[in-house]
Amino acid sequence: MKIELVKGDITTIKADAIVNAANSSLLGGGGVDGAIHRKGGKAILEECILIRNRQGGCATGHAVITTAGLLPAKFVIHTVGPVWNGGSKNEDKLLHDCYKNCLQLAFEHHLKTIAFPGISTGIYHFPKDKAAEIAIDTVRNFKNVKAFDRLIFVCYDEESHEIYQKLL
Ligand code: AR6
Repeated sequence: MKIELVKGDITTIKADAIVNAANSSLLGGGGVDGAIHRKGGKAILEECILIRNRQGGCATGHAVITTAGLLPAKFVIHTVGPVWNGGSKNEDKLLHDCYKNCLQLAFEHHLKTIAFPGISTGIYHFPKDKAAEIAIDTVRNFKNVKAFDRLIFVCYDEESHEIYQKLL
């Protein structure tokens, strides 16, 4: 298993799955969520609505999988990161759960390459350095990590890219 670092737009990544930093409604929003729904087309939203009807959205720390629609990836794994609240609301554990549950879902679907954005580090204001540590640590310690070929961290901004470069 290889860990890769890419600077750019996750919607352009040709992986088995790209991860979306969604919200619990699963109905789309801004940031990476907006970009994925905009470029992936309506098939993604249609599957999200089916999931909502079945289980009532997605709780913080959990993950669900849909088609990637028109995107080059095969699937989108939607996870809901914690809103940063100063660290007093179990944010670290919830962010860890996001990465772990995405990996678990990918493993169960026999996926080999997964691309992650910096979950919670935009609109949800999780500190970028702390989030990167949790992301890398969770991925490296995932019990079935050897089942994957490539795990890709996709950084949209220069600051995040530098943080990941240092940590990796
Ligand atoms: N590719 C890769 N990374 C990106 C992209 C992109 N196209 N666009 C933004 N990022 P955010 P959150 C980075 O705000 O903090 C939405 O409204 C961005 O620089 O997308 O988890 C949802 O619906 C940042 O580092 O997600 C939720 O309501 C990271 O992706 C809420 O925002 C995450 O930023 C979720 O907030």
